[in-house]
Amino acid sequence: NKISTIILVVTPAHVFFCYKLTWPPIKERVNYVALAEKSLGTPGLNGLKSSSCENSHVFYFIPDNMNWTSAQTYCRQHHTDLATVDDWTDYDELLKTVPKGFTEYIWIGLYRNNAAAPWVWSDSSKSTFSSWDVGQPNNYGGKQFCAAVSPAGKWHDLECPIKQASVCYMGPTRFCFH
Ligand SMILES: [Ca+2]
Repeated sequence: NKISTIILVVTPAHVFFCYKLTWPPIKERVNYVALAEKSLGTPGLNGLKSSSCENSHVFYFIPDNMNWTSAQTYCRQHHTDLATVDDWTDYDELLKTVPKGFTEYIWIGLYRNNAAAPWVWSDSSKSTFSSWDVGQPNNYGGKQFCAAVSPAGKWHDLECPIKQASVCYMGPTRFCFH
């Protein structure tokens, strides 16, 4: 959803945000609101609670065969980054971008630097969502540090130099109405 209107009301005691959304998102405006909220503190100031949250990831399936690092570079150049997934709604949206009958693995933005390191997102997102397949990640062969969606829609750790399709995203992680 893109923000088509932003109304910002600031009083000594309260800060109110009102914004109206339409599809698809405009990154700069969404970032503008995120920035405004950040500069004024956390959203929902002074007891105001967010009434609803809008998932604003837009995913792009990239069929070109690339290793994980090249896919990351491509996504950062053409969109925002390799796909980050926040929750099941988000993941459903991601899976919808995969062409029907596509039976290869697909890179997403989850990786780790070595076998002892934690899994982290390419965009430094704090999302804790995961959809690992049974028995994954297993670091088979000792060099599986990048995550991919399997043809069954479950995540596997694979070797990062493998060249395959990927999913990029555009937009911020999430924003809310107040
Ligand atoms: Ca594996």
